[in-house]
Amino acid sequence: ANGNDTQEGTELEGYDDEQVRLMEEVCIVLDNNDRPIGSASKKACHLMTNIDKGLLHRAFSVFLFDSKNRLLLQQRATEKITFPDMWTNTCCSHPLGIPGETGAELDAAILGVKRAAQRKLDHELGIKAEQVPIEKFEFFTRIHYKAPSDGKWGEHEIDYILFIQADVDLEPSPNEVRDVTYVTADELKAMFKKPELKFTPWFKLICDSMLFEWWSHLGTSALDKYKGETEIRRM
Ligand code: DMA
Ligand code: MN
Repeated sequence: ANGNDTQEGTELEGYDDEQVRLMEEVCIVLDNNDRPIGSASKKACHLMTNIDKGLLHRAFSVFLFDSKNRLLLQQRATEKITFPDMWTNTCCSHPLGIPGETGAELDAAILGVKRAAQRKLDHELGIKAEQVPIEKFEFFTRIHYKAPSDGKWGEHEIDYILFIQADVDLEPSPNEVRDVTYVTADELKAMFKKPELKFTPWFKLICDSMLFEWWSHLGTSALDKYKGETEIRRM
């Protein structure tokens, strides 16, 4: 009755129509070493019943800094099926099983997630590709993590961490993004102390481990040694 009769099962009943439609996207299914072993719908990849059986997929997390070294945060829309209303890094999503975004070897996979990042920065935040050219993205590392959202939905990903420094024009999509703000490192640490603000688990993991050290070297050659890590960090 809610317009998603084509979906099998009742898991998506009651959610936003556009977010339900996006659950049909095709994600890249991985073994534990980030080798593609198939594909599955975004819906299948985010159901805890499948995650509990080991289903793992490829993802990316973009950290966009302006020329003043401030990080752009987004608050996820209330319409999001997973992790609604939570504050997080600039943009996250999945490379899809479409030409240009897949890749078995690390170099090809990195190029694929950069293309997906460019696509989603426009979709979620209205940032045009010219302002975030592929060659400006820097790959740092991959994290393998699992996190429940609620009882039904969650994440289990190998997540490619990308930085980009650019001054951009924003036109956020209200179906994806509730709010945006630029923060300094100290301002982000102050946000963490406010109990009324909720943060996504992957953003917390990255903040609690690498982010502030990397951020302190932004724009200097001291950052180079952190880039292009080939080991997968298990978190
Ligand atoms: C998924 O992000 C990716 C990570 C790293 C959690 P998301 O839920 O924002 O994906 P999408 O924007 O495609 O819904
Ligand atoms: Mn995911």
